[in-house]
Amino acid sequence: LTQSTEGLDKAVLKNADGTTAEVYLHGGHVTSWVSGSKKEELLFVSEKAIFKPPKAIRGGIPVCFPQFSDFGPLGQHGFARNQLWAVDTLEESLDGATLTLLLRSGQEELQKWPHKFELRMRVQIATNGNLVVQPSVKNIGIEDFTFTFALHTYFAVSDISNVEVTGVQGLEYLESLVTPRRKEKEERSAVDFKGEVDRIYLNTPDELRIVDRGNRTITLKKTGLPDAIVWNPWIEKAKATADLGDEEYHQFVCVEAAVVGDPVTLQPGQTWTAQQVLSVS
Ligand code: TA6
Repeated sequence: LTQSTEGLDKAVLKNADGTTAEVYLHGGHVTSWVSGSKKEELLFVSEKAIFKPPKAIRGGIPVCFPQFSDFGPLGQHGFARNQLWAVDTLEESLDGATLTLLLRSGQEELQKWPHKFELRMRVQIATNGNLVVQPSVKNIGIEDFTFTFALHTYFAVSDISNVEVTGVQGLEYLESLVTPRRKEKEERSAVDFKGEVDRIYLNTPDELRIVDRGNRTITLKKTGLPDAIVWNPWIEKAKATADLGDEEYHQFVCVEAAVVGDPVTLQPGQTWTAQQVLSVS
């Protein structure tokens, strides 16, 4: 554990081949993953990101819990990304370290959402340099609760005009650019970006690709997270977002492994687990 330049606690994970990842206790938030043969930064964090709790960090992997977007009565994307998490366990081995962060329902959380839970984020760099993130939620109360969830990952790209997200052909999606959202069917084999895109693809394949033509391909493999949001704010939304530079929409795409269409219900004592593995080629 170290302190960031902004004075926040963060953990730096390293493996033997020089792959690194950084995780902030604020938000249980992964902000960096440097991997691949070129050891490049593969996650985007805005130059205007505000590292001041309870503000969520703009970029990296915000954890949306217990609500994705406005799918419920809570504030946008729930509150997990705004809270200070604790270190649950740190396992060190020759292959590198695995960090598990924990957000438990305390007074503040219970005021926002009256359900007793433990939310964990296990973050590991695999020996091959993949970034493995395993979120889990345990119901530690005496009544059922229901939630939606997303890993709102911001991927760094050379330029959004070079980017395609594949794995979406034939899928149903919710178009979030209209109110109320409208269900549509994707006819194309890939999503490209010529304006704002904000869609919730439902029941997607467990493998999606973020193809940055002429540069690299990120493969996102997921389990327990059936849906995937694809988002780029484009010009107007970028300008309207205070903690995002006006031109920064060129530099990232969000592809968000999520469970939204069919929310998760946990009985007392039950645990939900999911996994996202990112690899680069
Ligand atoms: O997941 C897409 C989305 O819900 C968009 O609608 C967009 O507003 C984005 O997330 C960012 O939300 P935020 O609350 O972080 O500004």
